[in-house]
Amino acid sequence: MSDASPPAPLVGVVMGSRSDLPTMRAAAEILRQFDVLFEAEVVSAHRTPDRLVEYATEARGRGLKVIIAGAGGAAHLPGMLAASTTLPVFGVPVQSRALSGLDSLLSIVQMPGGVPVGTLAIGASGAKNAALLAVRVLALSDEGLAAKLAGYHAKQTATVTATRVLTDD
Ligand code: RP5
Repeated sequence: MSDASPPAPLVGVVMGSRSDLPTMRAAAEILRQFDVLFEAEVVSAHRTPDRLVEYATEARGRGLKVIIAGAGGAAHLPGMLAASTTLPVFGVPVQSRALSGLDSLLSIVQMPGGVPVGTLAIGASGAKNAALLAVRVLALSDEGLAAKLAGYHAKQTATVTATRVLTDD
């Protein structure tokens, strides 16, 4: 039996509620596509504030490099995480029922100077791009990942240029 511990996740994907999962799946899909080890957990700024501080203060020591945090409504999770860790934090505004995510966006984006949160678009596109940003950060010190990113972009470009919007037949 081997006593080697499993490799530690590099990206922490956290969300304020299980109801955020349909949005945050878009981040998980990208991280899987790039074979980036990640963990996904519910951590609520309002319902589990002690857990939030514990998660943020232990994150760097556990080997995480980037945190992606999705929340909706009074979306204080990304900002409070950024207040409690020096890791890069990317915030994803989840589309809320009451205000379509504008509340989430403004809650996350309007951070005071000195406590940065990289704020993404509302919804699944934001979650997808948060993961792509995390991959870009990791690719700064990982040539293999940088090559995969280049391939991803080349494929995306080829897909767009190969698509005709109108045909004359
Ligand atoms: C936020 O409140 C969560 O991030 C979620 O987007 C929103 C609603 O949570 P639930 O009432 O669905 O658990 O904290």
